[in-house]
Amino acid sequence: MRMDRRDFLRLAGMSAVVASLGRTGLAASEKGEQTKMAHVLPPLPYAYDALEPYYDAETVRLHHDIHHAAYVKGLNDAEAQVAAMLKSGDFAGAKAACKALAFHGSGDILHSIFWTNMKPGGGGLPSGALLQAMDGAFGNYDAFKGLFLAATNAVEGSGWGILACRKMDSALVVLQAEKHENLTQWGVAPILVLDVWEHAYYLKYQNKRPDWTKTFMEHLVNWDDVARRLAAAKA
Ligand code: MN3
Repeated sequence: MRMDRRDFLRLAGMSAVVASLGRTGLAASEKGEQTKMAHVLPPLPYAYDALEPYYDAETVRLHHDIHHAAYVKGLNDAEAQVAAMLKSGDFAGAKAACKALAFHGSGDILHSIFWTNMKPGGGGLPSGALLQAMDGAFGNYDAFKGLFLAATNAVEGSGWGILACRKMDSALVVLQAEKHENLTQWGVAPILVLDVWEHAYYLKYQNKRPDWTKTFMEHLVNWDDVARRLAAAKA
């Protein structure tokens, strides 16, 4: 996820990079050229073991530090490929670069939402405007939960369950994503995302995907974050 300068400065251990930043938030390359700041892996909002026993520390560490980091790198690489094509005028790599942009960019976006969609002591029930919106769209929370879990559990291969706000008409919609970028509607803002790639749950839950998704809903969801994302999407 592209971070603004303030977010970037919050990252620990980046003092050397910070020292090279100009007032504009642009990073100066060794050649003295101003280049767009690369996407950076957002820090976890809690410790690796903060979601135990529902989400094990080893999976969280590998998932964030290795898998999510790979999507951030892939996104930066894809954007560098696009920039190189624009500079050279040789667009032979456009198909591969645009495909990588969708896959890695969507992977970065969804994981960045996923981490903040969870919190220690999460789960329970949504409330307020979020619950009202769910009642309006799905009938009631139990109906939403049934649809969301069924859709998520049935994702073919690797993908996500997604609750999104469709900006065109502010409707809440439940979608599946295969990989990170397929089966979307254009112009939706994901507000609740549940990762069902095997890397997300296999160490602890093995082949029992429905156990993982049920645990996520009942013990991990940060409904305050979901509600905040809904409000932002409607603003
Ligand atoms: Mn993942």
